[in-house]
Amino acid sequence: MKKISAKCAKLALIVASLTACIAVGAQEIREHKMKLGYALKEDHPQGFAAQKFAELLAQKSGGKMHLQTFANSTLGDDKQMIGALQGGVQEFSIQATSPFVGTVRDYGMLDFFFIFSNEKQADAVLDGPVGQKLLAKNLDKGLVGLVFLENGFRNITNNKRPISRPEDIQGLKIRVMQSPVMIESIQQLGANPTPLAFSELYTALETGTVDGEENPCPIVESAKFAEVQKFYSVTNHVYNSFVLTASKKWWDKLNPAEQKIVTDASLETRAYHRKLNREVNAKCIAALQAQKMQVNQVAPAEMSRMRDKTKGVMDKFGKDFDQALLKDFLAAIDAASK
Ligand code: KDG
Repeated sequence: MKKISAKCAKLALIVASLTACIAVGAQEIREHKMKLGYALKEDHPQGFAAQKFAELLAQKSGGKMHLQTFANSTLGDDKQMIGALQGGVQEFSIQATSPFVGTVRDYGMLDFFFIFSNEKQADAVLDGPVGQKLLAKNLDKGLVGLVFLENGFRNITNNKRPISRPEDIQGLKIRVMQSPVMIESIQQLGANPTPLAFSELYTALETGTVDGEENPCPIVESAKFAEVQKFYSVTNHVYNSFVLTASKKWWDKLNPAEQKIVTDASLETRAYHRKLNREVNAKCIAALQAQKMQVNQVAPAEMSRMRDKTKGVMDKFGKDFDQALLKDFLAAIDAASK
């Protein structure tokens, strides 16, 4: 009897030490070297977000998590970076959601024109249950959608004429992001869409391959499009998000304590970045005018006509998405507008 109890005591000791080791392992922060890529310049709020994320990871890990950030599509264009994340050769990216739609199809519902009226409404939807469901759509694609950041409301630039009404868009060759909903929406507005990676856009504008493009003001300013574009017309036709994404191959190697550091740093980066992007955006029109761009505001009645012209896009593409999620998405937008 004594022998059995001694053996049990020894076994209990082994189990207890093993459990303690596992617990420590689960909490131990190890050395990690990571890379984050993005397409814009370091002076764009996207670059500041990348830098802030790196600082937070280092601070929360006691200096163990070293993030190197790479601007100007150095690690590849949007689609190439998505592949690098899936392959595990790059750990993070900050990109617009639109170039993901070939991989995370349901991001495409974020590209419908004129569905968000303001940033507050967008924050409420993207930071709520619907946003979490959209981010979860990355997991079976080898990606981890951490948080939505902000690109902003997109407006149209071109070299031919100010755009004050839908008719002014007729026949313009407009570059769009590589997203079927964006392509179709610009087409239904009356322009000829040319899908191109952001890394090719400045040259396409400079050479006249396209007449114009559409982007939020901070990108137009940071990318110095005023050097190759005359007119900036405020259409606010779509609220576009960036998304901070991790490689799932890399993420799955982290223990719970390390994953919590990344999640917490992502959420703090989101708050920092949205505030900064909105501060920059508030001063941005004046900056474009200082760069000699001619800026015009499209009148609400004409924006309503543009909205009416693009209504058919949801009929055409809505069936491509998770129907329950699309229903929740539209309901959340409606609830957030009240
Ligand atoms: O990192 C920014 C890129 O994702 C860029 O593609 C976003 O607004 C964008 C565009 O027009 O391509």
